[in-house]
Amino acid sequence: MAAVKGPGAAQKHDGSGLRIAIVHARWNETIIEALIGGAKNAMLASGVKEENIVVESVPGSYELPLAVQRVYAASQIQSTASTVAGGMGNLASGIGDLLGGSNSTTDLQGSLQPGPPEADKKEDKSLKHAFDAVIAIGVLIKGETMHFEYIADAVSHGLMKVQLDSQIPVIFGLLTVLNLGQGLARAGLDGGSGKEATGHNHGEDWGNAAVELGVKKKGWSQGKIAAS
Ligand code: RBF
Repeated sequence: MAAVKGPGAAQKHDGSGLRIAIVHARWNETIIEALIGGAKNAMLASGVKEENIVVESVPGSYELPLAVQRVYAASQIQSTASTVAGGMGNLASGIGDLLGGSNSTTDLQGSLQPGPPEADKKEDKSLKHAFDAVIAIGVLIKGETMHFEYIADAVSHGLMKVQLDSQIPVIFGLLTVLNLGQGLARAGLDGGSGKEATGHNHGEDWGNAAVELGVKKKGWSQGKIAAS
């Protein structure tokens, strides 16, 4: 039966080729941690590799829009740098071949291949392309002043602006709740934070949304609509 409320059953998408960032505020930490856990679990279940989930934090929710924008920009820089580094590596090994093979110890080859010997290098299997989606997570709990309204409004508009300006999916993981209990319930922490915890963790929906939008955005960029 179709769901009356909520996002319904998550669509199945293969997230194994995706690189996704979580940018989160640190206010209301218990709830934040549960939401991050929920988002990560959902992404891992869709095939996103642990090493391709990058987590960055900022003090409070008000900082989220700029941080999302800059973290995405940083991933674009990494993407370009790794392409250039790959090109240099190929150039260096080509010169190495010309100089007499991979055992050559000439200064020229050495200067083009800095860093530790192959055996000492840890293999970095993480993807290096720009993030396919960014999840912004924050928890705003209404207090006695007007801060809640101002921050909620600014962050919502800020995140939408970043999403449209940067043309990347920015998943809206901002809880705006009237009290702590409402926040705990939406992080699946009804009844406590241990095994007795119950309730729906909205972080899972955000993880699923990031995978779905990441996969669909790749398709849209290639002119594919409603791949079925
Ligand atoms: N940040 C949050 O992420 N959640 C909150 O509930 C929250 N409440 C705040 C209440 C007040 C009165 C103030 C001054 C700040 C609050 N912040 C909260 C922090 C805010 O998002 C931001 O980090 C700071 O204002 C610094 O720019």
